[in-house]
Amino acid sequence: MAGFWFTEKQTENFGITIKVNKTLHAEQTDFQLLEMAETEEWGNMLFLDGMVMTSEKDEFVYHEMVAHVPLFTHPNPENVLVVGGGDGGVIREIMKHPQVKKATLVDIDGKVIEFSKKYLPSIASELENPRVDVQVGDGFMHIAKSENEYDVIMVDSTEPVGPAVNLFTKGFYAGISKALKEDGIFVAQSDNPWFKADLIEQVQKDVKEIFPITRLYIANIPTYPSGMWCFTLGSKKYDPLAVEDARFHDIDTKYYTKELHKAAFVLPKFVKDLAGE
Ligand code: PUT
Repeated sequence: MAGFWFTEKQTENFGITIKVNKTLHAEQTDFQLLEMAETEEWGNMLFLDGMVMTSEKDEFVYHEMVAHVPLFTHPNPENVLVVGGGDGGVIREIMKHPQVKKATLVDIDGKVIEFSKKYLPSIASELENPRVDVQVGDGFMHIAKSENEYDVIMVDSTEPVGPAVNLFTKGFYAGISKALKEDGIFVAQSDNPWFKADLIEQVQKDVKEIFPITRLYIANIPTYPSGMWCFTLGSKKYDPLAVEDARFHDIDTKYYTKELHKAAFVLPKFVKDLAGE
């Protein structure tokens, strides 16, 4: 690829087009087509199977919102698991929380980790932190063999195609519940309400059957389909809307604030309907 317009086809009739200056790396890994590209508008970007995974310019929104909402909701998140997330952005945000003693990252594709370190160093910056245990493996299987172990689990997957397909199932959410301690919380990226309404509705129904507190929140991520991105939070005990002000401590962020923590749960009516609220 060199100096051309790349289109991620997001539906049969719609896509996002990005000016690519040059391809930095492209290979078919054991799991997916991995491409790293330098773009004019968004800095270096990671694409998997032709879909935008992250860009240097807007990555902070997604990574902060995956990590900080559950970590400020849980009063003592010491042991955290990230499923997927091989670019390291969620781990970078988790490391801003001193209470976290250990964060384990399990990504099925070691090439994502390797090339994120090389081409997205500001995102992968904490992957070598001694509090982080990076494992290349199947997150679904890791969850299946874990029991009463984690305070917080974050699912930073691709869209529900390819290796991520199992990560949007009720069986997986049940496994997450088993892997969490009795007051554990999980968050999963849940795609967008414009083109994936049915998926969001189904995920909400499934998670509600397993977790007593289930909430949907949103963030604006310009390079993701429709720009309106959803996250599903399932909690056994703590409500993200009931976090007291005193719980928030200062961390360096560009999107997340304590006000936004709660505002993100205020949904447009059509999204509220999908969440069954
Ligand atoms: N893991 C990030 C979600 C991908 C959105 N295209």
